[in-house]
Amino acid sequence: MTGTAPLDLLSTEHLLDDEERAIRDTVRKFVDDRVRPNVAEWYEQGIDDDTVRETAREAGKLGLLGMHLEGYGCAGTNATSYGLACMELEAGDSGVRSLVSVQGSLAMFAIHAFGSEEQKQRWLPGMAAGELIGCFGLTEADFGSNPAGMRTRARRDGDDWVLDGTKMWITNGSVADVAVVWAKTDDGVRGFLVPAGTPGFSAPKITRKLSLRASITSELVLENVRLPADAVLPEVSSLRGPLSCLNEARFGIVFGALGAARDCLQTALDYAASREVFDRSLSSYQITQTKLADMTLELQKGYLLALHLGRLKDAGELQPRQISFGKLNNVREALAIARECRTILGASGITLEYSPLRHANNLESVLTYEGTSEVHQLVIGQALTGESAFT
Ligand code: TGC
Ligand code: FAD
Repeated sequence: MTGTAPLDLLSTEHLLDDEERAIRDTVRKFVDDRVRPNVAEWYEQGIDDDTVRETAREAGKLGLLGMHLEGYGCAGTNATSYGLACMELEAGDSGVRSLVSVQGSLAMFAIHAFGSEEQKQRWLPGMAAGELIGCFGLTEADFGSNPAGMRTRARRDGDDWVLDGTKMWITNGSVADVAVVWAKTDDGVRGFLVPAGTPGFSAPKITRKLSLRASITSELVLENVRLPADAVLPEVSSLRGPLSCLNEARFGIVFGALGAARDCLQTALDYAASREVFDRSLSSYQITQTKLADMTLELQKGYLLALHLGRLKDAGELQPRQISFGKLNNVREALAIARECRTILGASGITLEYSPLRHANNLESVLTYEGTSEVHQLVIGQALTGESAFT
């Protein structure tokens, strides 16, 4: 017996246009050819710098880096296409989607939205091509959910800026050519472009991770880092700067998490069809079918939600609270799906031969980064009640 693929059940293909389908299919092929054959090893060993650089260059060749930005070598697609690309990348591994999110939605977006013309010309074309890698330093060890409390400081010294502080949990920190570092100044929170190799700046890797092992995570240490006057992003001087970048990356995650969930569900479906228990296929049992049906409902509902938010974003109408809605729901449901799929695989599900536990472990990070699920609940709570739980 052959069945219907979970995302084909509601006949949603016509909701995408030809270009969106073409982009999705191109990224799916990239993941099939370049990510799937290697990801278990990347995950087991912990991905190395060279592989991250090579993957960035390949993603750059496909036009995936900063793909929804205009000019400077960026592809200029619509937001929905960017979301679909994230979904396909994360079907391979959340770490690969993270690479593309951090590069395009955080580091490049910050420069694109708040940088000077010179900064854009200097950094964006190389970043779009994947020849240069960027990272985004907002979080500190004591200030994750509450970046307003950050201790990293930038002070003027003549024309120069001098930065001191430490950032924590920074994707691609140690492999980045440029770090976008957010710091407090006398004029509010400002973004600084810190090139790798600047004296006083280092990016030690964080090791012993149990999640996002196909992604590099680092500290950023800034000790008396002296930067020229033109290292500051001129167009923003408040938390609005970094939080605007987060809107972009969170939007990608709304789609991305579903890619991981879809891959888990397809893996569980295939496994259940071929696995015999008590002399019958596992997929013939009612409990298995109930699990598969319920997971498919959540996957498909999440996809419709993602497409709705994509259309709002393409119309210029997407609000941060709506992004919180999508990120909270889709990551939470994706994680539940990954765990449930793991049960269907029994003991085989605890190995890297199958994707669900790897995806589930990754999704633990995705649940936490880009605003924890609790932060997004509180954003929605504030929208509903008019009262902020943060202050
Ligand atoms: P609040 O006082 O409300 O606002 C401060 C300023 O920011 C503006 N603002 C926003 N602007 C754009 N988009 C948003 N979503 C915004 N939310 C607020 C606001 O208008 C104000 O502007 P201004 O000019 O008047 O000063 O902020 P708050 O301090 O109460 O914080 C609100 C809260 C808790 C929602 C915010 O701090 C938050 O989102 N916290 C979570 C932090 C977070 O998500 N960090 C992620 C770090 S990066 C990362 O995780 C990368 S993972 C790698 C990968 O993506 O793969
Ligand atoms: P905390 O803020 O200490 O939260 C701990 C718990 O308290 C959570 O459950 C949280 O929801 C809860 N909590 C917090 N505030 C409240 C409240 N008001 N009410 C109720 N509960 C609350 N950051 C970057 O800047 N750049 C990156 O590239 C980056 N990459 C990352 C990659 C990985 C793999 C990971 C795991 C993290 C990354 N982060 C990055 C950091 C990430 O954004 C933070 O971990 C996240 O914002 C949460 O901060 P925290 O870990 O300090 O948790």
